[in-house]
Amino acid sequence: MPIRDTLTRLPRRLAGSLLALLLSSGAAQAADLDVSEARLRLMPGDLPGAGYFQLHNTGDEAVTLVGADSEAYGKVMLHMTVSEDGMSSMHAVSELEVASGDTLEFAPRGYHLMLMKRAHPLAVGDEVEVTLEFAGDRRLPVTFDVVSPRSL
Ligand SMILES: [Cu+2]
Repeated sequence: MPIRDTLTRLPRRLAGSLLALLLSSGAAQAADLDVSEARLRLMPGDLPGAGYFQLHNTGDEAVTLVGADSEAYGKVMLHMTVSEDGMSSMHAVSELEVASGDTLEFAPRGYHLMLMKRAHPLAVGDEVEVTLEFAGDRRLPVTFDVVSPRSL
């Protein structure tokens, strides 16, 4: 039974890895950090944008995400959306630890990057570099695809 399970699951995992390697944008890799599906949801006017991605820690040690920075925005914050009694609100998060082998997901209705004070106009289809900052002065530049709010 375990063997059969492995066989059926392997192709999908391989396909995913190949796809990640082929994608020049929306992905970034460091020795032990793998970011995929990096996208920036562009909002109308001067509303802040929202950044989503998946961060997979393939290393042996935990990493701690402490912030993010981008030349395209004056300020980038780690945010979390909380739903209570049908009301949705969000608050800043100072740091997020990702244990060895874990994947941290930034996705709608959960963690997101809040990108404020856009420095110049952006359009759907553009690419924006955002640097993820980790404890220990570690930085990981990631290319985000600019997407429409409706594309999620
Ligand atoms: Cu937010």
